[in-house]
Amino acid sequence: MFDALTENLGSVFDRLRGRGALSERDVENALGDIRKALLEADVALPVVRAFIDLVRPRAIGAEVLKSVTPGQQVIKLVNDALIDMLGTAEPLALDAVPPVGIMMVGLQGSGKTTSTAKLARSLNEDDKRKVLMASLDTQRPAAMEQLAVLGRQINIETLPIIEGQGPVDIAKRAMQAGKLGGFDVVMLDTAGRTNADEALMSEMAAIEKAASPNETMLVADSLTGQEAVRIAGQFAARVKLTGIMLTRADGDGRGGAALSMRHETGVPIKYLGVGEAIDKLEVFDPARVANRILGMGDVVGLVEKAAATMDAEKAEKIAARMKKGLFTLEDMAEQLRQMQRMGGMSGVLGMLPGMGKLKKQAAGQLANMGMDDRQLIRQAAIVSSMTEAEKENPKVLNASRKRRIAAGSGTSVQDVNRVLKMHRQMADMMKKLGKGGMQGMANMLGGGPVGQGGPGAQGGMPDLNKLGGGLPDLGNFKPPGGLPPGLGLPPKKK
Ligand SMILES: Nc1nc2c(ncn2[C@@H]2O[C@H](COP(=O)(O)OP(=O)(O)O)[C@@H](O)[C@H]2O)c(=O)[nH]1
Ligand SMILES: [Mg+2]
Repeated sequence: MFDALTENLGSVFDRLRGRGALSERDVENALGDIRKALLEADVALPVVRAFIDLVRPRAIGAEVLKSVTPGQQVIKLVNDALIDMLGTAEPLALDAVPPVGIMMVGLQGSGKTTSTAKLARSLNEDDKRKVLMASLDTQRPAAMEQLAVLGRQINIETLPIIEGQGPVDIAKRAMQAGKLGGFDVVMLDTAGRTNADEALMSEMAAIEKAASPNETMLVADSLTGQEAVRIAGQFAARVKLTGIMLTRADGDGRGGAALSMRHETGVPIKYLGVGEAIDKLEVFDPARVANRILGMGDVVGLVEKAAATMDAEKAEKIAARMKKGLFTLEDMAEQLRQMQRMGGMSGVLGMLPGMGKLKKQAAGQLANMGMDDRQLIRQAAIVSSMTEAEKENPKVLNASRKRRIAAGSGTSVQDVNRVLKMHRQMADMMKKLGKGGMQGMANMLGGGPVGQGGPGAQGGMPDLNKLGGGLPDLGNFKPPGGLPPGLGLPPKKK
């Protein structure tokens, strides 16, 4: 299904391969090509935009890893963004009180009956559930018999057919039979129409009401592309869809439906139908699908390893230094850089629980305190304008050296002094921290990957709660006592 996309993305990566370093322009060009590739694969425009917006800051802010090339890092970023776009794998909710009802809905010919049997077989063979299937399709003469034949093939019981009974009554009878017969799962295969008209929708709503299924799965044909996404929206408006089964993923569809569905409807894809045969069913796994699209599992693994190695090395180094009571300007600069990589102050704030709404307001207040993202960059620039000797021993910084550093970093001597004072305060803090506090600080400085990971998101997420003082109440912000020193807070004016 993803052949063309795989090929197009492959040639984007080919162009990046072998480059020593990627400029912002290289990244922009690559993003432009990726955008084109996604649009050609029939991915919905808002999804393409969101995708590019996800990759861009990660690519531009990415820290260069030692043992891999920038091109390989971009592959990893695209891989991660694909996984983000596809959402998390969500299994069927089977742990409810039995019988668990699974209602299958969708247009005619989308693959409902086939998928009902595929799923029943998998639940029976792989999950050892006792399954009953019932056909609610009173529209097409042979539909009920079709399901009965499939049932005999795979050894799954089907609800006996009673001539003339309507779909709502069949649904009730099926759930009742499921309860009395000790079934774990009852699958309801409904009738489809050629389009999602009112007659079909009200029938689906009535069946849903009568049977109260635990899962309502939309069966959608991936060959119809964005049309499948549109239909999903129509069904979702009338019944509570809990998942999507995307059929004909074995066909030559361009993948747009698979890539857009989650983002556009909020409903997770749970299964792929990958052939006509009854065992051609795949649990939808975003990581596996991303890997199939990119065909670069080895590169992704390599970059993950490089990132983890660097993180671990850095954390160890910093922890070892801190045990000796060392906290140099370089250590502080590293911390500032980590914050930048996390998306600056606003990025850090965005990761704190409950900060979404307050973010704007808080960012404004932080800016007033000289703590905005520009400030972070300047502080880091000041430190990098110092010589190694100066970083190790800031005491040598006399007036003329400070003037040189200010000129070198495009700041003022006052700014330099402020950074030095900030460093002294932080170093004091480090010394005062008892042994118990060490690990927390080390974690904060070099700890595990943040969020969805990826080189761009590397660096320790300061666990503000662990650092004492708790979360600053930014709704009613009182600068600056509540904020932990790790955030690079400029000294309080006395
Ligand atoms: N290639 C392929 N064909 C499928 C898949 N799922 C269903 N079909 C075929 O699609 C046709 C219609 O399927 P059916 O289950 O009767 O659709 P329904 O009308 O929604 O119940 C049948 O010929 C199936 O064999 C799939 O994942 N891949
Ligand atoms: Mg059918």
